[in-house]
Amino acid sequence: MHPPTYRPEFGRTVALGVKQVRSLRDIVEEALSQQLNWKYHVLPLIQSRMQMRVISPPFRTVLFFTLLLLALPPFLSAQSSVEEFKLGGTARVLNDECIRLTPDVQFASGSAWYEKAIDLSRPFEITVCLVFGKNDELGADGIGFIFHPTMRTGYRGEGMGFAGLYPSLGIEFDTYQNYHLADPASDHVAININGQPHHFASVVGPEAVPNLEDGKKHLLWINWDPLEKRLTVQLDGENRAVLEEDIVKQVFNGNPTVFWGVTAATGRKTNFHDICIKKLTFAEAVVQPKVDFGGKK
Ligand SMILES: [Ca+2]
Ligand SMILES: [Ca+2]
Repeated sequence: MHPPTYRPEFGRTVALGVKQVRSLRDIVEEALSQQLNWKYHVLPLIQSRMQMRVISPPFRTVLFFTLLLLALPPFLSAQSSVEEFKLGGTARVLNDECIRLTPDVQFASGSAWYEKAIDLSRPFEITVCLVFGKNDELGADGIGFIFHPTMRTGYRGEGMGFAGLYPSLGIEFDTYQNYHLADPASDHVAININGQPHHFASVVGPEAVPNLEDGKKHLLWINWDPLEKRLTVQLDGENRAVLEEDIVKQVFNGNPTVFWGVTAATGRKTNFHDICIKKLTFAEAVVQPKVDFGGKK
């Protein structure tokens, strides 16, 4: 006697699929909240839930990957546009790809904040080019990246846009030596937290880099890995600052929702400063905070 073959009805299969999507969403949300390893914890769990007798193996494989895609929370990876930034001070759109943060004039400052808050419990990646102008001896001040729960820019100029902001994380590409902040003579990269611009308070750096004020585009890659809790800053293909720290817990008091922005300034010495957007990959925060687009010079 042959065992009975089971032929699932279409309606029943669809109902089962909907149930599995819900189940997968639960697994994915739990995995994200507990920061489980995808390969060793999450995928085996999903596969075990997919052992449904009523679905034939080939169909199960197709359904598995379809449901996995459906179950993933929204994750943006895009050729982002300069239109997605809120500009302040002297910042102006230069072309489809670039924003000029400051022109080459004295005492200018500009900022550009990305309009969507990001979720630091998920990975993010920023790929841009920075241009620091052409004045080396007579150049200032450089470009700063800021991560902060609102779109507020801190003190610019020597403060690199993050000074005075709490809680915050700032990455500076500093081209002007401020002795009282312990800046080295060379152009340098550093990570400072909670708005303290002095290098005694740097959590990484200052790391000296070759002259940045050469008028050329410098490729910058900032990457956050929430599982390894590692922030990597790579400039022109070299790791220039790596911070291994639970940023959400240690810097942002457990709040994973932050905005990021970029600022530049000039003083008595000057340069034009540009940022050209290549690619942004991040998870949009589920609840977008109320926008506080304040700013102070
Ligand atoms: Ca400086
Ligand atoms: Ca320089």
